[in-house]
Amino acid sequence: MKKALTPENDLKKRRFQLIDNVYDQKTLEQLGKSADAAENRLRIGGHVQSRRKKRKKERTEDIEYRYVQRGSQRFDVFLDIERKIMPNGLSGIVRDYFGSEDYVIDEAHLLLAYAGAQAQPIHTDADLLFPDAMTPPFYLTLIVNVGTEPCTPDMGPTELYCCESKNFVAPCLQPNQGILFDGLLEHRGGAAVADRVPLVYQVIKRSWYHDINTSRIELKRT
Ligand SMILES: O=C(O)CCC(=O)C(=O)O
Repeated sequence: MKKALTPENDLKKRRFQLIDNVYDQKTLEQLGKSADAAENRLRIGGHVQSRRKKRKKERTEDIEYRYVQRGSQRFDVFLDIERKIMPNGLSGIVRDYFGSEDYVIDEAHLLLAYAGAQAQPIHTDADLLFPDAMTPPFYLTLIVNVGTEPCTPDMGPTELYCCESKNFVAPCLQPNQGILFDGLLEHRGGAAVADRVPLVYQVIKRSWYHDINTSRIELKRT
């Protein structure tokens, strides 16, 4: 039987799709706790800022919270969770999109953004593999709200290019809801006037693809 198209359920058509109930309850709670702990580390005197230069001693003693600052009030924090973070129920969608079972799910990190974070430059997470020939689907990004509140427009939700409306859309993710999108789709983190709920970022890619950019990121530790 042919599956009905809804605005959310056709990754192939729109190159993005909303996913409900991404993580099991235990994983979600663990991610929420990790996000709280990471936020506390980054927050000093009510402001979120890098403490790298200020607390030199602590930096060398505490190696748990590795992060990359992505502009003012925006941080990628790498998670110290022992087990691999597996999203639920994606295998059918991913297999269908890639046309293969041959894929891997990368490690997760948190995307933290606070009031005052400017919109990111519009970007893609991957590049065309063969600029002069058809690139097969090989890279998906998954961004999930792991907070307890819905994301709201003033928090600067992720904005994605929608080819149908020829405009950017910014889905306000509910707790444990995610947006799965092709790595070649233009998108950006929006400008935030309120502290954003914590988001988790994961990449699902064909196993033959090695992203040289991720190995170039210089990690800082709080
Ligand atoms: O923070 C966001 O909403 C999006 C982040 C993003 O696009 C990225 O890190 O590449």
